[in-house]
Amino acid sequence: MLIFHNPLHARHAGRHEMFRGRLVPCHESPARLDYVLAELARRPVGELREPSDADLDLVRRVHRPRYLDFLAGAWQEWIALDPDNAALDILPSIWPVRGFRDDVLPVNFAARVGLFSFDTGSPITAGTWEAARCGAACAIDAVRAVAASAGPRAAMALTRPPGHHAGPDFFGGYCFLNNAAIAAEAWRVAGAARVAVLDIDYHHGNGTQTIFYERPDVLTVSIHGDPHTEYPFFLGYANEHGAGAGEGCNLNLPLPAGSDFKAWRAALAQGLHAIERDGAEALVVALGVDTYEGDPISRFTLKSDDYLEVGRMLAGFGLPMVLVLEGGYAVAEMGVNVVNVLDGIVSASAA
Ligand code: OKP
Ligand code: ZN
Repeated sequence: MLIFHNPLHARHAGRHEMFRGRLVPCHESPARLDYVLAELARRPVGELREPSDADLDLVRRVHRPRYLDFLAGAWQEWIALDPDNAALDILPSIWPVRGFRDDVLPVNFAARVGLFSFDTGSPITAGTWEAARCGAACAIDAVRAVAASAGPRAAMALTRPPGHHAGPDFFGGYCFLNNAAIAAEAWRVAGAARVAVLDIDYHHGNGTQTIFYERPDVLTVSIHGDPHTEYPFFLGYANEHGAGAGEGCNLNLPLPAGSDFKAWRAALAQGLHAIERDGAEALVVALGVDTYEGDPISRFTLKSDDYLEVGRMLAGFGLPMVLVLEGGYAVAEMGVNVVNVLDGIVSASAA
């Protein structure tokens, strides 16, 4: 298995997220990826590669230019307001909710931070754009490797920040560029007629769903904590099936908080069955390991060994596959859990 990792990931290093009226340390930290790389050094289930530069034309097929321009320049604007801002993260303070206009582009910086975001947990820092752009490059290169005729059957984009909450022109949920959506788009451009995105992070992939909601060529499937009680709360319900030309091309499989591997595995089987019926030629897996029992912000109870079985089920499905790293906040256990998925894939493929 080829593993494209993001050498610039640590340039995105948020200090604080807002939680119950306080600024608390960010859950989404550089250490997360360092633990995965350390476990890969112990158990080399794949070959590590650095990506080339991101193809921004491809990124622009997923994200709006006004949003990309904002992300690329946000830090310079922030320190131009006050040089002392260099020691602080950018967080939003105002949003255009119902009744406001979201088609205007205010000059005021704080107004634009709010226009392009949906929570107070996703700080923009000095290197957020560079880290996110290099992460998108990992996703693109992983697809190009697998889509090549003599390529491997599976590859991984090992990157942070994650991506599945980021939409056409918004960030949130620790996500800025939607790497899984960019991977799906890269696969369409590389010639796959139909692509499926299977999101197995604990949280609903609202950004990915929104990006493809009216498109018939990309099936989006997400297994996640029921949004009645779990983040992101305002999307991810079972009655969201897609719209317009994309009607029938979105499947949400919410499970109650507290669900165990038995229930989760049945949902995975159901999701894979839907992808099979859809006729997708390629699979993008948005892989979060925050389904782990020890995750500090999530409430499923998967155990580390269960991730070996997850990998075997994915490999057994047989489609060419690119995995993209999403969440997982039990930082010290995260390496074992991610590498277990890859180990499960590699051992099932060799068998
Ligand atoms: C990102 B991904 C915890 C609040 C949770 C946001 C969660 C984002 C999850 N105090 N806030 O899907 O893993
Ligand atoms: Zn998550």
